[in-house]
Amino acid sequence: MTMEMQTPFTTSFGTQTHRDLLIVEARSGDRVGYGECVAGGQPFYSEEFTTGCNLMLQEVLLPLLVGREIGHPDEVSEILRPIRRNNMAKAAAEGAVWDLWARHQDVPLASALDDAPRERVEVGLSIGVKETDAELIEAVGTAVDAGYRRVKLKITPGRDLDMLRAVRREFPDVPMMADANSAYTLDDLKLFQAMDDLDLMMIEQPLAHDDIVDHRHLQAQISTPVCLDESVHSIDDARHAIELESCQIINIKIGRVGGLTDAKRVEALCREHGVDVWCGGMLETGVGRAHNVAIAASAGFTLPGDTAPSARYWAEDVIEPEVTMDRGYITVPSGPGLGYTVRGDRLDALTTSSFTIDQ
Ligand code: OSB
Ligand code: MG
Repeated sequence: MTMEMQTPFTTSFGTQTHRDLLIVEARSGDRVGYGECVAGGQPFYSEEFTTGCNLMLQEVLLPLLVGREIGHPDEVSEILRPIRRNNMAKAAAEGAVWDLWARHQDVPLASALDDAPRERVEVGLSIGVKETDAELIEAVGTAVDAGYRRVKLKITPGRDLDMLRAVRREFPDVPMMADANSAYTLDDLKLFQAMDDLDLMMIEQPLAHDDIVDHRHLQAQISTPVCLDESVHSIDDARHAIELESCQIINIKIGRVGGLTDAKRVEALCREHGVDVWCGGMLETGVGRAHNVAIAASAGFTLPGDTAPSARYWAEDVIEPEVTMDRGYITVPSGPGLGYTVRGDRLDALTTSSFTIDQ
């Protein structure tokens, strides 16, 4: 299914105008759990993409799960472990099982994931590359007025240092960070050193998507904390990055690390080492966003995440009620599972193809 975005979102990968949606439903008795695959339509952010994930789920992952007795959702990542990577496809299936299980237990997903989840999460906004500083300054102003607790500005070669300086001049005190989506190399060291004057909370994924070592060299030569996104796919990646001091902060995306169970493991490791964590976003609809809010309520998520209400991107969401933000916070829902109703009518209207695997 395809959903059109309200406004195009530009990063160093290019401009996104719509998203192909891939939703997994897990059924047991009369209950249904939902998971959203966060892969992009093209393999720009990582090697996974929606059509590939659809095939992976259909041919490989779901046949391993359907009909199986699963006592706890932590078992899903073990069952799927023999399959290498394909983390976003795995997470879509695993997320559906977590939601189903929490609904069965009659507990909110956030409580299934953490003993003492927060009641509300702090929300930041990710703002795409704009052609002019004036446009960007306007977008930041709107975000600040809406109450967002921090703004993240996408940077790309040609729209970086001067642009950040212009925004900082306009908003001297706004908690601000930059996300490069892997667009730079160590040759750009001077550029990042110049950013040290801008009081950024962090610079997210400045260097290659698969690098941990070069980030270490960069972090050793700048004072702004480096945050890793694309480079961390597993608990071992996180451990390597922490050991090498390649970053001071990790952005956890459930899909990128292969599901909620592994997201919790990465969170626990970071907590043990005093590494700050926040929840990233992948322009999800309400289903994926609800998973993000649930994990962001866990104690180890110490910084505002990219969990802006999905209404920012999508005119008509697939869940109800609409997620609202109050002065920069989203209340963690108290109903069972995701805590929202997934709109069957909306899914039906959007569905272009579907398959069912029976036990
Ligand atoms: O790098 O965090 C990223 C969206 C798609 C792919 C990668 C990223 C992003 C975002 C969007 O920054 C954050 C959001 O979903 O609100
Ligand atoms: Mg990022």
